[in-house]
Amino acid sequence: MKERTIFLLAAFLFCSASLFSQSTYFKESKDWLQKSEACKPSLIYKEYKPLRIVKSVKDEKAYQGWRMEDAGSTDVLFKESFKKHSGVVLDFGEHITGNLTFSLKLLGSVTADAPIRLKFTFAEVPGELNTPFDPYPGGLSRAWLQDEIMTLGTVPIETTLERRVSFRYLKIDILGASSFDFAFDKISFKAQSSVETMTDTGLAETTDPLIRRINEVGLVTLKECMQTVYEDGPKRDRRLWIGDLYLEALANAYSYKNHLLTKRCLYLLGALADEEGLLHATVLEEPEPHPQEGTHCLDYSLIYNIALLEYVRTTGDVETARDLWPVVVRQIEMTLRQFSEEWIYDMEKQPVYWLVFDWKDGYDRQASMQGLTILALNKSYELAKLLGKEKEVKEWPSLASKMKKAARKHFYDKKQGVVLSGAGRQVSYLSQVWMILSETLTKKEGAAAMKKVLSMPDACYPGCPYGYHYVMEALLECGMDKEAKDLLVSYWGGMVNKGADTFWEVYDPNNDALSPYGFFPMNSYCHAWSCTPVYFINKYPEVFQK
Ligand code: RAM
Repeated sequence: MKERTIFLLAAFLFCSASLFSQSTYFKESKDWLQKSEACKPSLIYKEYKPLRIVKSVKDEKAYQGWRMEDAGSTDVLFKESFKKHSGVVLDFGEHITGNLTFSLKLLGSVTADAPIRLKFTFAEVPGELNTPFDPYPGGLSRAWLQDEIMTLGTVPIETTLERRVSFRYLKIDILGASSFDFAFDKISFKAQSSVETMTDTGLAETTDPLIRRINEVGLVTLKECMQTVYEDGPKRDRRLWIGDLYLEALANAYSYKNHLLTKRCLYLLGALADEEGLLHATVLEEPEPHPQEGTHCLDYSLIYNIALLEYVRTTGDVETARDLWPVVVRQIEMTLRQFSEEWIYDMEKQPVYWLVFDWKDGYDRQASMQGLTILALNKSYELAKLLGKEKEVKEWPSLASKMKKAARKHFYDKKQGVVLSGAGRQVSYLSQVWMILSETLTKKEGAAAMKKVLSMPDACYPGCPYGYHYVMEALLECGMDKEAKDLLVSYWGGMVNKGADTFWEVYDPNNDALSPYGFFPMNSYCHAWSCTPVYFINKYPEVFQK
């Protein structure tokens, strides 16, 4: 018995150590984890009530074929038997994240003789409520879909749904009830975020109303994702990813200015790097901070370096950058291992890393990774100078030049004026973008390349707002302000015109049902990486507010 207890204890210690351990590569990681915890924000709660009853209307012109129409006051739910209203859809008026509380009462002088079984379906967009979840065809866990069944043993009763949900619309179905009548006594929702809602960043009066609305929707999107870390999406995956963190931090710097949250996330990621010092692309907070073991995206590792530089520039917090400097160096070292002797990023070299850049099938990422590496070398060197560490990494600028030279030779077709990527010599928006951002192309060459791809119907265009963020950056970088404004209005404005009150994870104007997960209700419709109009509109008033 004693032996068994010792064995179980040893097994438990081993498991918890491997699950929750900080990086063994960086000896400071325990300290970083503590610093991260010290910056954990308290949540701010706000109570919401459903505003109206709505009904789904099939409409080919509406996003994903469905729109909501007003169907009256919610008063009936508190007065009439709910048995008359099974299937009702409530509109809470805006996207919120948190927990639902409700109470039921008996109608008439009866007693409850059986339990009641209710089904709650929470939806971010109307299409989610009108697409059967089963049989489930998707790739990610079915459990992300927000339908919950509750069996209530007695009436009257007050209860809270334990699951945190993220939604605007709530459908309630009766799955089982006896002959007695009951109604709602209360329906309320405790919404949470680590920042107070902000609807205005003080835009100039000359700002176009659609751009004003894009800014508002971006602010709500960001607020919803700002929980105790920068989440990627409050519905799914509810965790910190490096690529999302970077874009959220950019938008935060021009709105909520909660820089402690950025600091928390930078330390957390550093503390949870793997045994080689490579960052995990994503980490989770519960039950203890831990990485999503084995998930690495080499482009995200480099984005971390850029995010840290941006954080120091915004806050002047050199101390944090000094702490995390070894992480920066290690991400560069790990990336350099993937290059050929000719300084070209080798897509086949083992281990072959996942490169994100965009959710888009068939997009060749080689030229993009070459460009991003050059950019990250230069930005990381800027950070070194800021910290007085340039001697430590004196070879970085010349490495970046070598890579640029190699890139121009290998990827740039001077005659056509565009960057080509991979064995298929693919022309994509993002290949141009990363060669522009890394200054591998001159501004003039960049502008010509962007003009060309924007007018090429068969060029590979981005599949989601993350990719389009960098397209915007590149357009502004090469002086194409008008094109940048047009893109903001057509792409993010396109979502607004289709009814978005938060920006979506994936948006292809040509395909409303697009999903990287094989089932569009699985997409996140309030997604961190889509909030960056807040950054663009407020950073460049001369472009977007006139
Ligand atoms: C998705 C996440 C996140 C993104 C990664 C690569 O699953 O929602 O936004 O960073 O993929």
